[in-house]
Amino acid sequence: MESNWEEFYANQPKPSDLETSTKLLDNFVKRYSSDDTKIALVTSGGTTVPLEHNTVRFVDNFSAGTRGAISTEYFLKHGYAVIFMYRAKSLEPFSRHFTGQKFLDMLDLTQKDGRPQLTVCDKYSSSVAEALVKYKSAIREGKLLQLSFTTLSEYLWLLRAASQAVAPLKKRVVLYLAAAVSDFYVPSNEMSVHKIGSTIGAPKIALHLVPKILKPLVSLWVPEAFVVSFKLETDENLLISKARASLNTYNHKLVIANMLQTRKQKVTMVDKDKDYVLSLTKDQMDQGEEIESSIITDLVKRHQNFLSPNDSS
Ligand code: PAZ
Repeated sequence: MESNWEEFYANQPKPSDLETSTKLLDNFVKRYSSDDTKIALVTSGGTTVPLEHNTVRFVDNFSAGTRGAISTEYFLKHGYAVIFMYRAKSLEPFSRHFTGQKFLDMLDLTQKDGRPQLTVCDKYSSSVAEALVKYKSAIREGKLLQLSFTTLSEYLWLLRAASQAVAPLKKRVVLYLAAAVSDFYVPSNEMSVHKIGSTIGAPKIALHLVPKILKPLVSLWVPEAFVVSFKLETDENLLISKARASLNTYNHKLVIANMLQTRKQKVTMVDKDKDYVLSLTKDQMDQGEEIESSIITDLVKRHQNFLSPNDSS
């Protein structure tokens, strides 16, 4: 059974670091309250659904946070200030370029005056320098705030806090909801306290439907923002109809529809009036082009049009 969102927040305990996150969010928003900087709240990565309070086991999903981490870099490039809400240990902007490299293999160790000196190996030095310059400048200019979550419940608490924090910035805010959020969960009061044992046989675990959070988000928490959701499917026949159904139900601005298998190569931008595909050729993929570059360029234009509908430039 689907619980409503008020029940969810009444029954699922708050994360212990929510107050700290809220303070960071408030400071970030204050910095931009009196200028015209555009803001993106990006959610990224998957959520876990714990089966026990003292969690040994949990349900998870495939998302690596690639979409969110890459998109954050492009939002920054377009001058946005970004709140990057990501699953702990998933990909992060800038450092994501070195995923798959062994960290220690990227470093060299020498001695100078009897003291150890660390340097980056020649092979990696220019790519590390390029990423580091961009990362440091985003942090120094206060353009990037990173907040992490792990469980579904942490995600939903943080999403509400972040949405409510950015709401005063009104139309300047884009919500870019790329996280792969679980549709099912075990409510706190039905969860085993300790590790589920196997002596009495296989457990029967009843999953409940997660409330549709887009509803209060669009209508109550950030009613003036430019809200963009993602729709992931594995059956191509359902993709566009489901994306359109979501737009009609929640009344937000845009759904970016993608298939699990081709999500790095092709997406469909679906709004109330039309839909069209953004895609990369095989050559473009081989040359390292990223679909997020086209997504964010398109989105920035839409957001600008939303801010100044009569400005044709
Ligand atoms: O994180 P990732 O790059 O591996 O995958 C991105 C994605 C497929 C999770 C994202 O593009 C998306 O569709 N998010 C919403 C998923 C959903 O329908 O719940």
